Amino acid sequence: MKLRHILAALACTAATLAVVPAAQAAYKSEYKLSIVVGTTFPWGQGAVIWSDLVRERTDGRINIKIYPGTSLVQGDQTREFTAIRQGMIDMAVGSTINWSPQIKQLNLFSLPFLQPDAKATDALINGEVGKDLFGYIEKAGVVPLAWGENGFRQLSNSKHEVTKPEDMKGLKLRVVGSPLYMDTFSALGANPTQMSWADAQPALANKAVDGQENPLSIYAGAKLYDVQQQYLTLWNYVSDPLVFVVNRDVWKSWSEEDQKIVREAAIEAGKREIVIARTGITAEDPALLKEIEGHGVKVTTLTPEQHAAFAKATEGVVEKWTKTIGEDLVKKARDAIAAS
Ligand code: X2X
Repeated sequence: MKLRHILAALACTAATLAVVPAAQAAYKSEYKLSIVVGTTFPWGQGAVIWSDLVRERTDGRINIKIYPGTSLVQGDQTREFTAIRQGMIDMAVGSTINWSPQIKQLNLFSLPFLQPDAKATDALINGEVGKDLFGYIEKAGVVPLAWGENGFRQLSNSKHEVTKPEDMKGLKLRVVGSPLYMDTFSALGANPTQMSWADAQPALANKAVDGQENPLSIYAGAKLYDVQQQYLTLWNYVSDPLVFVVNRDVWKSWSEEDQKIVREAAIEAGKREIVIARTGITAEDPALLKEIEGHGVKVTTLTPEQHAAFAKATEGVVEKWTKTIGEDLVKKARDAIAAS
């Protein structure tokens, strides 16, 4: 080939490279999105809404596949955040509880009896506290986009009604993976044991444990009334939000236009998911509670005095974990809740 031709070919290649942005060349044919539960749960619905919106609005450039059951980390949900950071998982809608082992500030939402109601949770996630927490997630190497909700966690067991801390004595309870939960349930006199959600369901079914704590949408969605979880105490002791996130390298590989689409879709999906998560579980709208009672479950609502007794019994846990989470952040949270 003559030099003239070689130069022309090189110029041509350079021009092609210039018009195809490097980012778009690196798009994957499929992005793996992790969730802990199935797609029929409000949590899973949030993931479905997000992926559908993204697929539509990017004309299929970003094609998300949902992996329920935290299957990308063999069900071990406390390893989910690390797997997102390392790129084994591209995207996730995850609970703050499951990522707390890596980001200690996320334990905030698990401080017993900090959030009295949904208004308090909203004040946290939509205010300064939410921004700070997104900063910590970002610093840990993952891109946070929007908040969702798992919800207020209620206590169920197969043995007897629970109305006071003394009723917890000897109850073998499955708890989630942050050590804070071991402390809370030990302080209440129960016998907590930490296991993944994947292991919890067979453990409840074969009576290896007596009880568990989870939002009503999870209790009902997993049909825990069918595994003799017949005593349900509504005590609203903690509420875990969900966070919509993307692995940093994946995020950087997308065009600005697509980043905007993914972010806006996450915010929209999060808002819709929160509405779904709160449906049927209030005094004004008790449909899900009624359905649960229809399965012969004894649902106990605590009086303010009974509620206070549980809060008192866990004061030491709050004190200990406030130090881990950060005094300033906890104070900011308390102020935001007081103003809500
Ligand atoms: O494991 C649980 O209890 C669950 C499903 O609620 C979470 O992933 C935090």
